[in-house]
Amino acid sequence: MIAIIQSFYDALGLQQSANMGDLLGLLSVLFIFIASIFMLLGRGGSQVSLTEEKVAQVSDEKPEAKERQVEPKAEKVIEEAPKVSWGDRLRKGLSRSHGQVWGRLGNLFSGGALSDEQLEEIEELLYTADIGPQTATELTEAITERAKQGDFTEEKFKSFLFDFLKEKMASVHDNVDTDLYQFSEENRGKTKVIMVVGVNGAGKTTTIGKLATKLTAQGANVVVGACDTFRAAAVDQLQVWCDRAGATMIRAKEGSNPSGVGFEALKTAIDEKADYCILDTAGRLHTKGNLMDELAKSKNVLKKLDETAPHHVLLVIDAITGQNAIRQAEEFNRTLNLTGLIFTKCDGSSKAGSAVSIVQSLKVPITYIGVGESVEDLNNFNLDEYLGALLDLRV
Ligand SMILES: Nc1nc2c(ncn2[C@@H]2O[C@H](COP(=O)(O)OP(=O)(O)OP(=O)(O)O)[C@@H](O)[C@H]2O)c(=O)[nH]1
Ligand SMILES: [Mg+2]
Repeated sequence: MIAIIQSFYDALGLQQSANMGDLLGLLSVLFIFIASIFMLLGRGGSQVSLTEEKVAQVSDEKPEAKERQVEPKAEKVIEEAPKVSWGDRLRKGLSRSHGQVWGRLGNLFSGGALSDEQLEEIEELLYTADIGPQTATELTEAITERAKQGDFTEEKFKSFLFDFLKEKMASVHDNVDTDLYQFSEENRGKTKVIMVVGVNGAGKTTTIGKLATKLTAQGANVVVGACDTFRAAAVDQLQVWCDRAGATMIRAKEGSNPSGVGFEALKTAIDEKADYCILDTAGRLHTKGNLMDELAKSKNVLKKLDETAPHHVLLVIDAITGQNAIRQAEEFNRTLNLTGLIFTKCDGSSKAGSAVSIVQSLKVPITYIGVGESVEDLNNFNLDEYLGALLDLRV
């Protein structure tokens, strides 16, 4: 190495002889040079990785921060929706009716012959099932006949009951307009008018909110008329639902004429080529003649804009009402010619069996069933599903 340094000095024409000190000096310079290069590379590398780390951190942080900002409810809905199917919600909702009536009835069947006491007990239970006295009598007779053949186990009894009740309701449910719950593109712009009526607190506004949400989620344009002009709070309640659903709401001042609001709502819906126009009405007792007449007027005024409107007049029935619901339904039907029923609050009552007698006596189908307060708790009424849940039978 010293010789190399000496030849370097000679080439430069320097009169100096290379020694050990020069060698050490050169080595130190070289070491510092190489170390500096490594340091630079090292810092550059760590800078890149730091930048990457930072990016990773930031991109990691962002969704986390967002997630924290998202209302816990939204997270819950996303989590819950696939977990609790409609079938399970319905079964849970009807579990009271099943437990207090239908399940107890099933326990009496063991496959052997039925004693007179057992038959009496069955008859008594059927009268508490809210299926109506006529159906209860018919069913008791049918059970007595069937029991004579023997081999009447609980499972066979359930199937027997399923068939019996289905036969009572099926013909009424054969022709339900699917447009009520399923928006079809071929009906785009053909405004379907749905008027919703019922006694106070039956669940009209909530059901309309859920329905509007379901329809807009399918891409339908929905206009809602807040015809309950008696209470400002009722209109505000509907506004919240419509805002959430992305539906247009037509409202008027408190105390305005409800027929006028319905008319305006339909006019807007027709002008905007909306797919649905849903009218919320104020709750009223079926025994109040003047209020019932007002409903008839609200219905008729719509015909000035579309003579086929309203396409549906749906009566909301609170399941808790039990047998009294038949009287309500008869009165509303007489005034308005109902096209369908909405059976709500089946979760809070053991009287869901009353659906059977209401459908039978009115010959009007149930279009929707409600088993709770959230959007997912409303669905179209399917007879097999309903009877299966009521009798706890897998169909
Ligand atoms: N548990 C349960 N509650 C329901 C159901 N449907 C509606 N509700 C509740 O019933 C209450 C009354 O509902 P509304 O929608 O305001 O009833 P409404 O018929 O519009 O009442 P009025 O306009 O006062 O006649 C609200 O607290 C709803 O959340 C249901 O299926 N199950
Ligand atoms: Mg209301």
